[in-house]
Amino acid sequence: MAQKKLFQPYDLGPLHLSNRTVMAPLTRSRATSDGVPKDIHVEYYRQRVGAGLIISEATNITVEGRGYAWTPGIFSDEQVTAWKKVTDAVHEEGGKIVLQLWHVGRISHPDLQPGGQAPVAPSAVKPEGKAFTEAGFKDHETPRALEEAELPRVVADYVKATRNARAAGFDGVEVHSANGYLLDQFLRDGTNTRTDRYGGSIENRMRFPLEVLDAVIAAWDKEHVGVRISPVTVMGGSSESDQQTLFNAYVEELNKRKPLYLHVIEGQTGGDRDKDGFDYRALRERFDGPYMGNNGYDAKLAIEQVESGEVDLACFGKLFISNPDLVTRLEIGAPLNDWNKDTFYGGDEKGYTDYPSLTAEERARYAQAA
Ligand code: 8OZ
Repeated sequence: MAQKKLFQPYDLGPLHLSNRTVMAPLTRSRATSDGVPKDIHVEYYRQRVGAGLIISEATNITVEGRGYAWTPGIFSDEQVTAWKKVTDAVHEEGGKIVLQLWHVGRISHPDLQPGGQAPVAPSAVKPEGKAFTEAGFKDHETPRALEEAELPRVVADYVKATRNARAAGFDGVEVHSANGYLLDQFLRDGTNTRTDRYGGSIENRMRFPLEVLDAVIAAWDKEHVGVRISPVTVMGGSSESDQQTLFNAYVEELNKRKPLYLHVIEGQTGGDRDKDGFDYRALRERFDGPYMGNNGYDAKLAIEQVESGEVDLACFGKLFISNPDLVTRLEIGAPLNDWNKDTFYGGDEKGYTDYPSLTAEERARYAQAA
């Protein structure tokens, strides 16, 4: 039987990928309080280089952008040095890794902010739910609306983070414009009630995310910058009155910039796929470059979608947490390890680097049976 396309190499811009699987960005909250990755991060990413492409866990571009305890950053020299160990390990094993640039906006808490100040956002709209702080979960508070004059400073933070990611040896960056964080907050009318050039019409609401993207591309180049969106995901009570029109327009604008890829979370992030009547094909039709599908992919769906050309690349999240050698297992039809939700966030190597890969003997046995 011919090898399925999912397992065949793919040229993603300048990056030669060994296959079309992607390790999704996965927040694991195991960095130091200062956002510095540790040796266990090196081991964790090294174990998962079977992925054609690894997208790093969401990484704070500044302390202001941080919304969860023990998440890593890419704004200090110490962080850059620590990430370099990760990228070296991935490259030594022949893998590719991009860094996800993250600013959570209002999904933070004063406890996580410099000087205990209020989180920043497009508008002073309080999120529902709780923030994950070092002292446990705490109710979100009302954020402070960014002044128009401050926006160039936030753009400059993205630029600095991009330069740092490049210095740390990453193969590119992904702009996180999804899941109810800062850029998604600007896009949606439920979280953006501004009356200046950055609020109101769809064109105005897209302005800040596009300024960020343009600056990040200018700081590196379009062939090293991907973008992630989640058209129907509502987080912290964010909302949008016309998701299809908004995201059709946004993708048309993204397409003009020809980024490395478009990463689309289809359905509710980490939940149901395709139950919302959203037309993802309309996005695909508006985007000429590589299209990465994410959410609820298993071997069957990923093989089908890549085979039919519905997506170019297929992301796996939780399955990559519990199966370091996921791609080998999928290819030979070996059984998969179950994940333990209790160790997703926080802690140490338990539930992080201790999930087993197949032994050589097991691999040979399953390959023969396939
Ligand atoms: C799960 C827990 C914390 C953060 C996202 C960065 O939703 C995240 C995230 C996911 O994009």
